[in-house]
Amino acid sequence: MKYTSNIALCSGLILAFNLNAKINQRPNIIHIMCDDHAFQAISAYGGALSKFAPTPNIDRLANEGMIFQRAYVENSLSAPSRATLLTGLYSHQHGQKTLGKGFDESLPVFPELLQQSGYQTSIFGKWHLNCEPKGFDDYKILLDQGDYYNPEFKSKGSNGKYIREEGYATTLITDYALNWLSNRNKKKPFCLMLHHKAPHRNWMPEEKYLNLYNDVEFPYPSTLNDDYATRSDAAKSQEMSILKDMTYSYDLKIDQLAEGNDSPALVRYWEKIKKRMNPAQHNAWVEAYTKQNDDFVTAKLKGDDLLKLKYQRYMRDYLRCVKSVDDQVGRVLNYLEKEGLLNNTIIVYTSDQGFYLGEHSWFDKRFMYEESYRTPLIIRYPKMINKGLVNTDLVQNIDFAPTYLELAGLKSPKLPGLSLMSLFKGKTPANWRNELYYHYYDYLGAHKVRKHEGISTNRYKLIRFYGDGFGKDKGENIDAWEMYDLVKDPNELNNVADNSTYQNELSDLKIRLSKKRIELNIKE
Ligand code: SGN
Ligand code: CA
Repeated sequence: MKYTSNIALCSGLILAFNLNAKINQRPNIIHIMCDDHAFQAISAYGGALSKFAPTPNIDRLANEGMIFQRAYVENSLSAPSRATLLTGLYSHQHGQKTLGKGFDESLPVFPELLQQSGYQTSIFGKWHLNCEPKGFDDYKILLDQGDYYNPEFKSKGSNGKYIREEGYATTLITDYALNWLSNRNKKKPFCLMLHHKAPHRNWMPEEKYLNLYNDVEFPYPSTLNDDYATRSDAAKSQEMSILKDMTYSYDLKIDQLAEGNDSPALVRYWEKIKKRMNPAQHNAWVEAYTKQNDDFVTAKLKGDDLLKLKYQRYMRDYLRCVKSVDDQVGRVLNYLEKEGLLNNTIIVYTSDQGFYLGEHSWFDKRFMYEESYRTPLIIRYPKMINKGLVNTDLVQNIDFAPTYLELAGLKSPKLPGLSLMSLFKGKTPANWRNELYYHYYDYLGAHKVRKHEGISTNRYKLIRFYGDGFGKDKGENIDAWEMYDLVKDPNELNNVADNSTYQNELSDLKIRLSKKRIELNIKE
């Protein structure tokens, strides 16, 4: 009798041990998310900028994993996108529809489910939500949008205080992440969220890269001179034009041209940001920009020539910021390699949305047009993903939470997204989705992009711009449809909503959009 119960006890222990070992062998997760990183600025995507500003470390992730060509967000803006990442819900479901308040903090977030199941969890860098991080063993987050130079961070141990740190944001955030990894409990799996500020506006490069790309003339996007001829008023009334809205001081760092061009409030804000630099940083800054600024002023360019030079200055700073991000991705990869963690860690590289790099003459994002609706997505996980795979299925940021929960072996709460794990083998499941829903709400937020919603399929995109204007320079009421044939018109220059040859497809898309609205219970 005693003997038998000992055996029972023993086998129970072995079972528990196996279970524990299994639980502890679950994959580590590293979610690297940049802020406003356009896929056009990642050389693995092979765009026109690739050979001028390569990103070898991010490319390594793609070469050794899977690159997604059709990854989209459901609302092209930071705070909504971050809330969607954490909850797996659409903006109207988690409440964070704009950059203002709104997030329903009581909702479960995937890091806390991972944490409860035995994962060590952390987040470093941009947080951008109006609440405290929950579900993280450790964190160190930027104040609001965060600063590039000597930024303030709040950490778990700082008693709610933001404390200034000396250094460049992209490097500091990576330092914190690697430091946390080094001190973790090696017996447990981890989930690390590494969220860079870069390359968000106002694109301030790291000291050592202030002169990078000085002699490069970046290629111009074919839609740089878009006149929005076939479009509704929404594309015409935005305030994100490189020529008209990009400021001389804050955006382009040409302080000599601030007076008479930039608003005094903006100039004051920019002066405050520059004061953050220490003397060495400031000297390097002045030295790097003085000559090119003098040349810019002397040239007295107008019209198309001015647009082109503004574009070059914008690209140089933006891509310099990207260069630092790429370096730091390399640092993370080296660390994981050295620690023998590359095999059992899934590394995801993405952005909170896409960005315009001069396409349609714009910077910023928000629109459902491709460059901002689409976001980069690269996943490296050698245990399940073969090298060099290219995925063209429709995926969206609602899919992150179900993916991470499935990877951790957890049952997902009922969520609208799909786990990307079923795509890892390189074959599309027969029942994979064939449409995506998008909704942007932040009018009258910065850049004055009108509210819109829409549906996109593998071939078409239907957008409805709607909502009250507020008179005068705040805009007229709008109610307008746009439709694009992405195969015939990938640059979305030709709105075919009024084109008789597309009427069948148009009514089909309208029905699909109505169905989506009902399915998702969209009230607005
Ligand atoms: C700031 C920027 C905008 C940008 C939003 C949202 N202005 O307001 O250009 O669109 O953030 O960006 S700035 O003068 O502060 O740079 S987001 O990535 O957080 O959604
Ligand atoms: Ca962003």
